[in-house]
Amino acid sequence: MSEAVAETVAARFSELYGAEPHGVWAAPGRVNLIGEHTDYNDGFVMPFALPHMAVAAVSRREDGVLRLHSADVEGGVAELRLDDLSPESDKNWTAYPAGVVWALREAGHAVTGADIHLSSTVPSGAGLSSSAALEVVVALALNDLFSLGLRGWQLARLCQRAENVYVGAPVGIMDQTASACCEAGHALFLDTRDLSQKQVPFDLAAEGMRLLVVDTQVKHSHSEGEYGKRRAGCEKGAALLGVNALRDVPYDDLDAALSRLGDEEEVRRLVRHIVTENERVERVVSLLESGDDTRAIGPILVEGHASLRDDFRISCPELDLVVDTALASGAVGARMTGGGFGGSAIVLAEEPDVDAITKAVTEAFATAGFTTPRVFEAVPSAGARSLL
Ligand code: GAF
Repeated sequence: MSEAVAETVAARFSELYGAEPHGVWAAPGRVNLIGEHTDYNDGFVMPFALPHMAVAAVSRREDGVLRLHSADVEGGVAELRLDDLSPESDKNWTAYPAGVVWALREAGHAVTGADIHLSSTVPSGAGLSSSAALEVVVALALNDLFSLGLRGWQLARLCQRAENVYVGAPVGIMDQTASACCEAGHALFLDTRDLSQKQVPFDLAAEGMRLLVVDTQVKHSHSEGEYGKRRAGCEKGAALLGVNALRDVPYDDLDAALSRLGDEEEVRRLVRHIVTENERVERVVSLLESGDDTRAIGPILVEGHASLRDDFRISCPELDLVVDTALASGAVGARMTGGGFGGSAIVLAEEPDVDAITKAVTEAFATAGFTTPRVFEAVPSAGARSLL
């Protein structure tokens, strides 16, 4: 299937630019199983890659010109000069690929220009990392075409820099690393402090289970203020507690740490979420690694949702409705996933219960007057790769 997609994207590239591309690459979106907002606190995360992916047909150029086109956005080919690229100058979709080129050059890599045609099946604004997929596919293509020799985690760091500085969104490193480094059939246990990682087998089908993604259709954007406010609150908490990052507050010392925060109620809630969330990731990893029944992770996902809703305060009525309805209809676990304020929830379910849960959630949305959600099964898929 990937090959057919690659051929289609390559054919469109040839129409646009009058020659065949030098290659075609893909990078996936992700869902996060557990470990939310921990990545900018040097903590733990556990995403896996979706089958949905951004695909890029790319040729290198030597003349300092970057040409960009997307099948998913109205408009023609955008033409930019590499020497003119500068942070936050561009507020269009082109900021994502152009930001990657900017970050590579700023880091001293000799990228001399490119023609790029992009096409993505990752739903945008759904909390499934459509931006990171775009960044990583461009970074991987340029890495190969200019023989830069960068590893997956190094590409992820450059893509994060592009998004932080060029696009202006203060995101962590999870999404880019997931897109660059995930492997099919596995979830990625990532320590965001040093980017050490472990591929943890995650094969739900073998246990008669499924993981559903419910896209609430409530759009969100990280460059808007709430994500940045949470990040700033966490940094304040770390400063008040005298640690480099909230990762350094041991779970066993949480009560003592919270009592040291005096009347900083808001910060206290943020700290409690981050410290307990890191501990939840560790519990999920050890359960999955033990080879015991995967159903045991269900209650931990539910705890994580409650913490995001009540302490971190980034859920919304649609996400809560998915979680409550799925659990009432027999789901083993459910939680919001990604940055929050809309986007998607995940639901862990026994295979025979999937249809009833999907129906119940869809009906609950209709009753509440919400837009019909989009429900699909997420199978842990491959990370970024060359297709053609
Ligand atoms: C978004 C960000 F891009 C990630 O870095 C991460 O913080 C996530 O929200 C929350 O876990 O996807």
